[in-house]
Amino acid sequence: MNQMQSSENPPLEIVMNGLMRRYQERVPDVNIILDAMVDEGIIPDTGNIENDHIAFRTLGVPHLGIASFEKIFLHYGYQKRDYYYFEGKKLDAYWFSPPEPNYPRIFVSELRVNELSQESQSIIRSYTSEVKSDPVDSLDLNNGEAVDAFLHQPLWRTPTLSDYLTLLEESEYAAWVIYNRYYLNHFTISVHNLPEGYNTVAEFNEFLEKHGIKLNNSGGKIKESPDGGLLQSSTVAQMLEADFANGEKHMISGSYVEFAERRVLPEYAELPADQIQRQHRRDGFEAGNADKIFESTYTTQTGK
Ligand code: OOG
Ligand code: NI
Repeated sequence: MNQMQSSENPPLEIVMNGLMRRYQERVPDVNIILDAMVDEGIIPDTGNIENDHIAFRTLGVPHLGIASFEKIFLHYGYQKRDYYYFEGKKLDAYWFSPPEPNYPRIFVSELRVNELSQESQSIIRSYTSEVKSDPVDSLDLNNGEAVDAFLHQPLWRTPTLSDYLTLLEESEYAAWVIYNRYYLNHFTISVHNLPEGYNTVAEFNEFLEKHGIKLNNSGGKIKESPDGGLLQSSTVAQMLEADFANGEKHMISGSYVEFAERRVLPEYAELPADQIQRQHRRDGFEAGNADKIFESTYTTQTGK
């Protein structure tokens, strides 16, 4: 098919391509990792990556949050799955399974804004109250280019550095979203289908560190679900120079890259390797893993 006929692509594909394109520009680690994988012969070219899932962050305030954001992907046939709660970080999250297996799962979290201090709440609301109705309701979701533009446009005015720093002290998550909004928080390289020597998170981490990639070590570099089926690791978020209101500049954390190994479920342990498909592997997420992965953008990790 002619690459130029992008309007003939399904809107979901246009949205995914737009997210990945901007994300790759913002996160130099992505191309460093993909190029190293090609150089080592792990994959034939950089298009041969299985994207396990992507993730977004939202603020739990009227007209925004998961209730608004999810409408986009529900429209494209994603299904809402399990709920997760992160008490210490004051977050809620859900994951969504894709309409077709070639699309990534989506993990969306939301800050429980009502539980923050009055000061942080009023800072957040001073920005988000500019949004007077659910912005997704006025979007034409069948127009992939419009949705792509929406996901990368500011929904509120540029924050001041002082508001950002005040939020950072109470909730690193709040500070991240006030500046980064709906930018893709991470994409996730599936490692279990890679060639032997690279198809576990433990081995892939070694490969990454050999190439100078810095990993999140909160709770250990490998996060493992209690059932042993889901192992994850992630890079430390890339720092970027952010332009705040009144011309102020400051280095803040942007997005990161994650790695996931989904092991074959016990009931399929006897299946021959060449018959193993996505549905035979551990699905979903794990709160204990996620809790530590969130910290990939936290100063405790980026400041290491
Ligand atoms: C999401 C952290 C959780 C996972 O796969 O469990 C996560 C975030 O940092 O917003 O990605
Ligand atoms: Ni993730």
